[in-house]
Amino acid sequence: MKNIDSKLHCTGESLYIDDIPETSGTLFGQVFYAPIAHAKNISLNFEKAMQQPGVVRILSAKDIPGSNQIGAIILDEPLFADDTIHYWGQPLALVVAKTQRQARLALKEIKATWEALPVVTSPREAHKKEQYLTKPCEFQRGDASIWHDCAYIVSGQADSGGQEHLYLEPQGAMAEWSEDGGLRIVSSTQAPTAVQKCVARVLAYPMHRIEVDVKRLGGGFGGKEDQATPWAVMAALAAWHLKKPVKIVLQRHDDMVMTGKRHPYQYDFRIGLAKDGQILAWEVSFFQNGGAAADLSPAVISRSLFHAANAYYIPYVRAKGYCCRTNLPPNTAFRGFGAPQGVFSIESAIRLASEKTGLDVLQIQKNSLMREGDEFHYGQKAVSCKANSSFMQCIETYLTEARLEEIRQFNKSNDLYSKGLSVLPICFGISFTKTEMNQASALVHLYQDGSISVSTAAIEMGQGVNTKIVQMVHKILGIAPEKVQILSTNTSRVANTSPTAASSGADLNGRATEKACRDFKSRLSKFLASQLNCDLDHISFNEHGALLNGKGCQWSWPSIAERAWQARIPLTSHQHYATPELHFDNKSNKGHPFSYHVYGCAVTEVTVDLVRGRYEIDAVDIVHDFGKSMNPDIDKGQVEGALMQGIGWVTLEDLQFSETGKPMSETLSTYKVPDIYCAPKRVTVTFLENTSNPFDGFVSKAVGEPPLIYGLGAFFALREAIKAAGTGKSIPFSSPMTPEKVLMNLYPSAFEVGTSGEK
Ligand code: MTE
Ligand code: LUZ
Ligand code: MOS
Repeated sequence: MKNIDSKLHCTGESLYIDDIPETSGTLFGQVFYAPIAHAKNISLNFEKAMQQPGVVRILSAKDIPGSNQIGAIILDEPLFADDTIHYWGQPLALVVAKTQRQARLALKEIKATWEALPVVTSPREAHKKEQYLTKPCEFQRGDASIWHDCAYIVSGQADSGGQEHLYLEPQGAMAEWSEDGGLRIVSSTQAPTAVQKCVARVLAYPMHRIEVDVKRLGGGFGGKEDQATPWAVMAALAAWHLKKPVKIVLQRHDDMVMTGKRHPYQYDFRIGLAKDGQILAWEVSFFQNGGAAADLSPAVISRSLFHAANAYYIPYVRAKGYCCRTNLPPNTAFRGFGAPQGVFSIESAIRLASEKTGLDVLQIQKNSLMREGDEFHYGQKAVSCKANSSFMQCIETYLTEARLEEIRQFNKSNDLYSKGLSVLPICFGISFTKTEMNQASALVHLYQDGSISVSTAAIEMGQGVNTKIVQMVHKILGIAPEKVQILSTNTSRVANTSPTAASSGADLNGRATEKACRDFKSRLSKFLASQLNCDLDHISFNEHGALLNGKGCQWSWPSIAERAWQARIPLTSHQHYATPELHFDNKSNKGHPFSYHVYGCAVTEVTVDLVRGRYEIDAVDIVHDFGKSMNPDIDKGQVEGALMQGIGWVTLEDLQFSETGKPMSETLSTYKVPDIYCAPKRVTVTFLENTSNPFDGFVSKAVGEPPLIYGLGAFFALREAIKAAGTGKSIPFSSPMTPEKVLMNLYPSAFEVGTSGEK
């Protein structure tokens, strides 16, 4: 089935926050933020700004009736800075004016003074000062004495950069006050309940008077799991004060300055191998650059710890995570949620071990892959493990001797270009690692004309979850897809929702919808059996209506609905789904945190231009474990999109802050995201055969985040290409591998620090 949104998207008819027609009298908010990264004793002077044309009100911390607190996991983040600024871009005030332009002009007239404080931007420096957002955590399994059995022990360091989400639709929200004191908020958020909760806290308001509605997002990628909240809360605060509708849509530049991003990490590691290359021992420390407040950093670091061994079974694992507090915007969820960093650490260690010992990377990987029944270092057993089958299928198909020989020949006969290859297995655990978040519900109405509406907690952000829910209804009830309408995600229709995140949106909400549809099916079958005087199992349904013994009868969907209503049978079903079996003990860090794992493998080939440092990704060939995909087109699109986002992260996207904490890559002219010309010339996505979700007959597997990790293959392939042409000097495991860095690695002596200290 085609994505049900594709026509509206392609014709430009889909509405996003800023396209929704404004109610007359709507006011516009714009945010005044800190132009310094660390300071105390802030004093704000709004006098001149208030006199600007159109300005209605300027709100700051002192205008908050409830609590000035938007922290999600830890209560450590004010909505507006109180008397200390912790990062460049921290919101200080909201200007509300009659037009957006007037609000922006008034921003320039706000005067602020402060006393500057020293700035920390590096996680290692924060670690030295023991500046943490939450206490360090550790996962451990096995006996450390195994280090004595290792034939080789190699230790090293690595670092990976941040990443701007660059959703096409910037952050935004609209809030409306109603005469009975209710607030209706339209927000571009992945987490409507988080918005509702936070508005309630800031306004000291009960949650039931706050309705949050989300039609769709122009992309979220994790950037709107937590960080859509402040703007919605600000709009609500202004609407509450002024009793008028208030809209806030961030300009791209402000969005890039104020919002947190993927966490940059630094890594210390030690890897121990047996003679044949099997990894026996693995120790890693993650120094996560968390930014100035916790946001989701504690959850992100735990996913790094879960994925620190990637798709390998390693007898001894010790992984430590430090959420370091720095003076950067609070970093947040980003597709992969700490797992790409975990994988980056061990895949770097494998390359380093190979370079130090002469063992083949492929041999280390092959001899270490997870097998059926092996236990992950957090206690869960690998069930229906596809690590080996996806890896073998991938290398047998795409890593042929002929291809390797071709590349060797190319490199031998070429002075201006060099090619490199990498093989990268992946493994990703599906479920929120916080067990209680793994629930969803669906509210399904059958109307008297035989049409159906579905409300769930799922947020459509381009990933196709609404299409999958329509397919689910069709699959269970047989009713035609055009008879099924997916309504906006709304906290008054479906309450207490988890964010649409952790790749589990379709799983959780699809299963809640499945339950509601099965509930309907049994209710309607019972009714029809009584009407037709037959056994229940003689009744079934298709697009037209009921079937008796597999044959069409008089009961079309409209007549079923109408007559069931006349018989006073409820035509609404509300069902709740909670992922079974999950448990996790936060003391021992052992349990069964994931519903299942997704596996796969990618082979990446690149060509580096040895004069200019530029490169092309020639091919990425992927064998991916989709389970039994519900919608192969959508799922393939998810793999391709995630792959591209992963490639961007490790190649071009170079997020920089000055030593004073000033963002240096806060526009699209200073922050390069890959465009279509950067896309691999060939991407093949093969659906791994003979795979099933081990889990209760639900055979499709979550696909949103895992394939982002394939992008890391580009980094390791680039290193190989540089090595093939280079000086033999070791190449740091420092991502992203920008073209500038390629040159520095190719010609290190040209870039060495001179005697005068300049580079
Ligand atoms: N695809 C598109 N087009 N836009 C997005 O914002 N977000 C990704 C992924 N794919 C995203 C996307 C992220 S971070 C997640 S967690 C999942 O979609 C969320 O949706 P799902 O749980 O329904 O897969
Ligand atoms: N969000 C979250 C996530 O709150 N918990 C998770 O485990 C998670 N995993 C991936 C992406 N977002
Ligand atoms: Mo995705 S990072 O779970 O929103």
